[in-house]
Amino acid sequence: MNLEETAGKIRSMEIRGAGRIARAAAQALLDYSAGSDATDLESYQQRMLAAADLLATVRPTAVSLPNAVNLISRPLRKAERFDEAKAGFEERAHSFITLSEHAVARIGEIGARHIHDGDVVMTHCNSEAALRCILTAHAQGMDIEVYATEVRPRNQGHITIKTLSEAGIRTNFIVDSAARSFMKEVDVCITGADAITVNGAVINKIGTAPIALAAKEARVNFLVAAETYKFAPRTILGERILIEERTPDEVLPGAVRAGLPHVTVRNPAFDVTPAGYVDLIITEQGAIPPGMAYSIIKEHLQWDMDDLCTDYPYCEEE
Ligand code: RI2
Repeated sequence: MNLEETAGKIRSMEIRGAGRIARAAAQALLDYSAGSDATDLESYQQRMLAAADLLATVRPTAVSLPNAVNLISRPLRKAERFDEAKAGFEERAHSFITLSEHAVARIGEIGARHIHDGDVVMTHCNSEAALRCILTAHAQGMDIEVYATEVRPRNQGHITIKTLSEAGIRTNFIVDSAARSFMKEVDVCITGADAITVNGAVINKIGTAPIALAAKEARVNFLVAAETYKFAPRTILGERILIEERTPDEVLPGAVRAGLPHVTVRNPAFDVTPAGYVDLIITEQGAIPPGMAYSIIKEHLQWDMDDLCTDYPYCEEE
């Protein structure tokens, strides 16, 4: 798949999920590098960095995308020779893809330890990381039941219930607004994340925050399953995460809107769950309280202030 095709599929959400879009971007850059006829450092750098820039900004909220692109592009910016740049970039891109796949598996193992035999689990949207916790617990022989939400307007819940059903997990499919009504039957909520800020706030699919609020009120544990590359380094500098607002067509067809001249459809794709509503974030490095977000950014993503100011051009303030 070429660069524009991958960018288009990420934009239209044919390729979606914060982890998957990061791996797809890494793969697209690898393919682009393999097909490049550049033979000198300058033109290789120029082309690759322009390609990286294009992919990093396709969806504005999921920080996994600029994080992945930035991590794998570092050798491009730092190399002094063409062969060093190309080999360094390709090695980083391959290892990012492998690391990402391993991270999801590890999150599944750690997350499963927070699920107990007989538990009822609620999940929202379609998160590979969150689902892996549930699937791992089930594979370990635990008898679990799931409440999965529909996830308007894009219905990602349909993907979730298909996976759960194929695994043979007893699943209740509910509309998003029913989450509060069923919370009293739930033992633990697990969702994914598109971005996590330095103060431990979780940005995830719209509708996550009301579920976290209902869980808090009902004293139900609220867990977030997220690889470390979903933590947002530039929030250390005070940068805010931009919440993607998608086309109104996803919510109400244009023909219907045409008859409602005083109505504006608002369609934010994500919301913000404050750290106080999150009990634990399950990362591949272990389960941490949201207050440890700063350590993840500094120690595991290894971003320091110099990197933040020079290496990370993809999330400039709007
Ligand atoms: P994984 C998705 O965003 C959902 O918000 C999901 O919770 C999150 O990414 C993380 O997904 P979208 O692409 O990386 O559906 O855990 O907008 O799969």
